[in-house]
Amino acid sequence: MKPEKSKELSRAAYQRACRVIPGGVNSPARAFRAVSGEPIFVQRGQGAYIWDIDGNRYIDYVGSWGPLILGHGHPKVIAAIEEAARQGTSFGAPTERETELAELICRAVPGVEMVRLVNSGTEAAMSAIRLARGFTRRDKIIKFAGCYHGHVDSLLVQAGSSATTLGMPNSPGIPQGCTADTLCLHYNDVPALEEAFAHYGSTIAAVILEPVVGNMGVVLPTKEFLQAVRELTSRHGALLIYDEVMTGFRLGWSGAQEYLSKLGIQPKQGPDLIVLGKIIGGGLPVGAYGGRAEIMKHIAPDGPVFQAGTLSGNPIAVASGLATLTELEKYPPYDRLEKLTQRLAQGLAELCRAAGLACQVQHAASMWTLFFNEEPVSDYRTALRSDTKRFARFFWGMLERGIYLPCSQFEAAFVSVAHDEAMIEATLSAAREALEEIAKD
Ligand code: KE4
Repeated sequence: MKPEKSKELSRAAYQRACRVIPGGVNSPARAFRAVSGEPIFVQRGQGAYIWDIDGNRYIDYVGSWGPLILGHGHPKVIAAIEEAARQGTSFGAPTERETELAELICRAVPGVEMVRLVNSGTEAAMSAIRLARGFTRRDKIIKFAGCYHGHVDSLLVQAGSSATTLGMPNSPGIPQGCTADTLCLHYNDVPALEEAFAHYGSTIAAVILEPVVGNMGVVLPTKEFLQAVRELTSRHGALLIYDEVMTGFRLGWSGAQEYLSKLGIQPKQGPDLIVLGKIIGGGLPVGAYGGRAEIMKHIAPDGPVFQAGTLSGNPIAVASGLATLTELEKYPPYDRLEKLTQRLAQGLAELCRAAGLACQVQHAASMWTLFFNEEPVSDYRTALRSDTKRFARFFWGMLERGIYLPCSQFEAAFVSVAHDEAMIEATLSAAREALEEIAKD
């Protein structure tokens, strides 16, 4: 049994933080509540490693929840940030770097002719929804349970009891009116989607989804589902929005459309709007939404749909994103990342089998989730049947052995360019011990 890692300084830091920050964190996902514990406080990161303030080193599979596909402190990203900072931090005026980043996104993402840069994935999703409603002059939006698009009022809804039950807010502070035009269906549920369109078709502004889900853990769409989503939105004049905040530049240079096309799942006609974030900022705050020029020209000041932001296109954040995407374009890591992730996924599945533990290891490119579940996870209903207590035991067993996983069963883990075969093998040997411990429970 490995000696307990010291967490004294993290514990003290957490108690201090809790006095002035709700839950001691600036985003609930970091609070370790889903694994019934207290968070570690991070001192620094380098490559695939992070160190906590007690000096413990971990192989990091969170990567800031997706942005750090190049790993922590990549020299080219740091140099770009330093150079930009020396020229000034923010001007509230256009800079050429923003155009460069927009041009790169238009080059990389199919169907994107124009882009607006904002400060977060939430802001990008919120703006894309407003644009879809402004462009179609319709109000209803369809989303799917288990897909997360940021803390947008109109999208924080519970799944309806039927395909035609309009959304109820799932958080206090959201007026009923904000969700009265939101339908929340189940992912991969074609009949429900057909029923919703049969009922509301001509009033639906858009359907928004994660084309590969990360926010209930990694869940892939079926070909029939994506086909139905594209066919029904086109037939009824609604827009299709791919939320690629997590999958953009993660699943491949051209994101989910490229990855799903290789699997034969992506319909020929792509989405009408794309939402981006995470990797396009390389660890600094950047979000974006984009699509065909005829739609994007409805955004102010070209068009009437208002959206604005003091720090949108911030020069330092854009420099970080540009350096990250330029590195990915020059040295595409995707085949190597997929191989490393496949090795990890297969190894974890074998270890679970050997330990007699029911699990599903689901992965897409360098995103992966180990579900403690008897059955494959295809939607939020099946995801919720996972054994979250067993996941928590696994999380802590791995943390004690120097492996930092997402602190929730319903999150994706990420492999970065900085991970190597030795780290994957070290992760598997830690998992062997952690799973054997669980099997003894
Ligand atoms: P942000 O506002 O957090 O930049 O992006 C929101 C968002 C939108 N769309 C998708 C598909 C996302 O995954 C996210 C944010 N993802 C979470 C992790 N599941 C961020 C972690 C957090 O909330 O702290």
